[in-house]
Amino acid sequence: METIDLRSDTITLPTQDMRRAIYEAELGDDVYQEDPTVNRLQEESARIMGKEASLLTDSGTMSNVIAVLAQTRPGDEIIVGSEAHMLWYEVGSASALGGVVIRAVPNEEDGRMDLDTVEQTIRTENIHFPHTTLLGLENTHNRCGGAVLTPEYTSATAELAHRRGLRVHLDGARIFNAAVALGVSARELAAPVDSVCFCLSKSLSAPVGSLLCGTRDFVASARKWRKMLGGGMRQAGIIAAAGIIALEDMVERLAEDHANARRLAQGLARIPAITVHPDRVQTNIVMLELPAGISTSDFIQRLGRQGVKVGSPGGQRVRAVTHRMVEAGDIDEALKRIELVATEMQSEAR
Ligand code: TLP
Repeated sequence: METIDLRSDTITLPTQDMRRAIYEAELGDDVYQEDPTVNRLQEESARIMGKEASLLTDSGTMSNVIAVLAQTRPGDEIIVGSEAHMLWYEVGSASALGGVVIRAVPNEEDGRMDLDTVEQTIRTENIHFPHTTLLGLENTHNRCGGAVLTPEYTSATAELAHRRGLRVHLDGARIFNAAVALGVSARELAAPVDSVCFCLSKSLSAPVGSLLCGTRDFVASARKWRKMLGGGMRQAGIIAAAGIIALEDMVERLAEDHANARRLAQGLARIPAITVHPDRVQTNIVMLELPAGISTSDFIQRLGRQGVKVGSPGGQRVRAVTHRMVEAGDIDEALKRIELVATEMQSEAR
C-alpha cells in the first residue's frame, strides 16, 4: 500500500533539477558574504519581494525570531494573531530570546484580525506600559486553514500600525500560495510591510531555507542576529542553489496543490462523520473536524495504519496539506481510506 503523506508540505523532497543544481553550485564562505549562489538567491528574493535586501536563514522559525530581535528591544510588546505560528509553534522564541511580551488579538476564521481591536490593543504612552513596537501578520494563515490576506487588508493593517509607530512583520512562509490564489504578485502582498519572510522548504519543495527581506539596514542587523543564533552558514550555496530553482520553477504549479486541496475538501464533505467547509479552502491546507465521540489521536493513528498521514492542530480538528508529491489520484485514494476509518469509528462510537 502506498503511503499518502498529507501532514505538511514541508515533507516535499528536492526535485532532480534541484539535486543537479546543488551538485553544480558555485560556492564560497557565506559568513564572508562570498558565496555567489547565496548572493544570487538573496538578490533575486529581494527583487521578488520588492525590498532592498534579503538574508538566507535556516528556517521560517529563525526568520521570524530574527525579525523580532532586529525590530524590537527587550521589554517591548508585540501584537500577533491568536492563531499565529509565531505564538503557537516557535517555542516562545520571541519572548525567550527577544524578551518581548506577546499580545494576541483574536484571529477571525479567515486569518484577519479586527482592526479596531488591533488599534485598541496598541499601548498608549503611560509610565506603567511597555512600548508596542511590532505587529505580526501571517499569509497564508496556517492555523486558519491556509487563508489568504489580500493586499488591501495588508495595506490597511500596515497603515494603522505605522500611524501608531509600530513596524510590521509578515510571516509569509507560504506567501506564494497566497499570491497564486489571489492572482497577485508576492511583491504586492509584501509592499505595505517592513519585513517579510518566506520559506523555500514548504510548498516550493526545496530542502532547507527561508529568506528574510527588508531594507538594507534591517538586513544588516538581521545578519548580525543570525550570527548570534548560530545561523551563519559557510558554503550555504548548496542550500541556495535549490532555492533558486524553487523560485524559478515551483511557484506556478502551486495552483495544482490548491485544486487538489479543493478536491479533497469536496470529497470529505460527502463523508457524514466529517465536518469540513470546502468554500473556505483557498490554498493547500484543509481543516476538517471530527465529531466529539471520535478521538482525534485514535483517528490519526488508524488512518496512519491505512497509509494516510495527517496531523492535528488540536481539539477535534485535523489538518491535511497538499503538495507536489501528491496528485489528484492520491487524493481520491486518500478519500476512500479516510471514509473507511471515519465510518468505522463513527459506528463504534454509537
Ligand atoms: N509550519 C509547520 C509546523 O511548524 C506547524 C507546518 O507543517 O505547517 N510560519 C508558518 C506560517 C509556518 O507554517 C511555519 C511552519 C513556519 C513559520 C516555520 O517554518 P520552519 O518549519 O521552517 O521553521
